[in-house]
Amino acid sequence: MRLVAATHNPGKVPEIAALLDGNYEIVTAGELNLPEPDETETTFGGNAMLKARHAARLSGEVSLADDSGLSVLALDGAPSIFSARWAGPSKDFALAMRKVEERLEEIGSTDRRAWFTSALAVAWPDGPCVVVEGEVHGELTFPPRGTRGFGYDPIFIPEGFDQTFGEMEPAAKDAMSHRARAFAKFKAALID
Ligand code: ITT
Repeated sequence: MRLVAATHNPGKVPEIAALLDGNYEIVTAGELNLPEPDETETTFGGNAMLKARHAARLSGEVSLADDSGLSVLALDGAPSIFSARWAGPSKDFALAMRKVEERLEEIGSTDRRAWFTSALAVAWPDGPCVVVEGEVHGELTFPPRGTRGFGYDPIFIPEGFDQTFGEMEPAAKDAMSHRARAFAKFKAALID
């Protein structure tokens, strides 16, 4: 079965493909030249549904979207749904990671607790849309470490590990990431 991955973020695509266990033929919104919708909702779940419905409506195919981000406890949960926007139009995540570090310095906080959230939405054309959410908690480290993954991976160490997501093998991240946990909930919901 073919599934539209309603994302324009190339970092997410291999993770989505791996988490679907190779069971679907994936075509991305970018490959279908679908325009990116404005993320106007105020929650991860709202934005995930908006992106999945948008892609399903335009493609006429079942579409899956991920809306995700990093939340820092000492920053009252920021950047959260604004995680991509902190990197600016040039999608400069070195800049976004520095911004997180600078904000923590500005408030003089040594609390490095943070978590990633992934809301996963699947929309059927002219049909329902379901959404589930996964989280992984951990702590931040500066300067960034590792070149794997994408986005904020080089500054995030998941609980119980010594390596950042940027240093881990992709399979290790996929075994317990926020995205993996959202996928696990989705699979459980389909089977139960
Ligand atoms: P699409 O909306 O096209 O999927 P996007 O990058 O704009 O792409 P989001 O709005 O969901 O996606 O923004 C999520 C941002 O949060 C993303 O750009 C990353 O910087 C960050 N992020 C999400 N999941 C991450 C992960 O697993 N590792 C590192 N950073 C992540």
